Amino acid sequence: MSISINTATYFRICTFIFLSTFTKMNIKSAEFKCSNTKIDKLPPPLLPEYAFIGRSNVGKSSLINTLTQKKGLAKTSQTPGKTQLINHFLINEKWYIVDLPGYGFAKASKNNRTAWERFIRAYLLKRESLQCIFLLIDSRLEPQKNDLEFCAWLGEKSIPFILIYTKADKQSNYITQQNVSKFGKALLEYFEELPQQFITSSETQQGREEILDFIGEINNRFVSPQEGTYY
Ligand SMILES: Nc1nc2c(ncn2[C@@H]2O[C@H](COP(=O)(O)OP(=O)(O)OP(=O)(O)O)[C@@H](O)[C@H]2O)c(=O)[nH]1
Ligand SMILES: [Mg+2]
Repeated sequence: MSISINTATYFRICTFIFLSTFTKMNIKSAEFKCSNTKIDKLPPPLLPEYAFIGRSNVGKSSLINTLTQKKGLAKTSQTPGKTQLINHFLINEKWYIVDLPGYGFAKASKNNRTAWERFIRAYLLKRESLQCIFLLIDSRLEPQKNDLEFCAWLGEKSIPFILIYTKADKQSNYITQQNVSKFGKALLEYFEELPQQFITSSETQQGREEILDFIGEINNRFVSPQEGTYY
């Protein structure tokens, strides 16, 4: 017996609605948990966490506020270097967003930069509940040396990451796509294939739902480690 087109379409729509209902991520709560400069003071690694990293001023804190729809949750500024600490935000009481200090802040002293590197690199290498690193790239710019170097370092350490292009509202889609493909091409000199990527704007909320759904899927698979020795 063949199924009629109408019935098949009906089932497809029902399946879509069913899946959308269960995979959509809604933000019910978002609260600041703690700021740290010491890795051993971080919250116990019992909840899945997602780190946002990238050059100073790329839009990390703004994107966090857009994802959570809570203006002022993460402090933003036109002056680069606003975020100096590692900030944990608890979302829906079930997972963390982590706002990290930006790199490439020219005014930071060399000593400060070295301290930043030691601290951030230790965090990225050792934090066992870290599910995903979102590396933010400014979509207005041609490939930048320090972004490529940071990607290369992640690659060397076999740390997977996701690319998020920011500030897409600042120029035409055409220019954004050109910069995205230039960055991808530059990356392919270090990597065999490109990581997953999102194009975003904190002004228009472009990319918000896609990133939240991506996080929601990882959260669904998260198995909490036993309490005990952890970072
Ligand atoms: N038009 C536009 N402006 C943005 C966007 N995202 C961030 N900005 C602006 O860019 C500036 C820097 O944003 P932040 O979110 O503070 O950047 P950050 O990466 O957290 O910077 P640091 O904490 O210094 O590392 C602010 O003036 C934001 O308003 C965006 O998507 N569109
Ligand atoms: Mg910031």
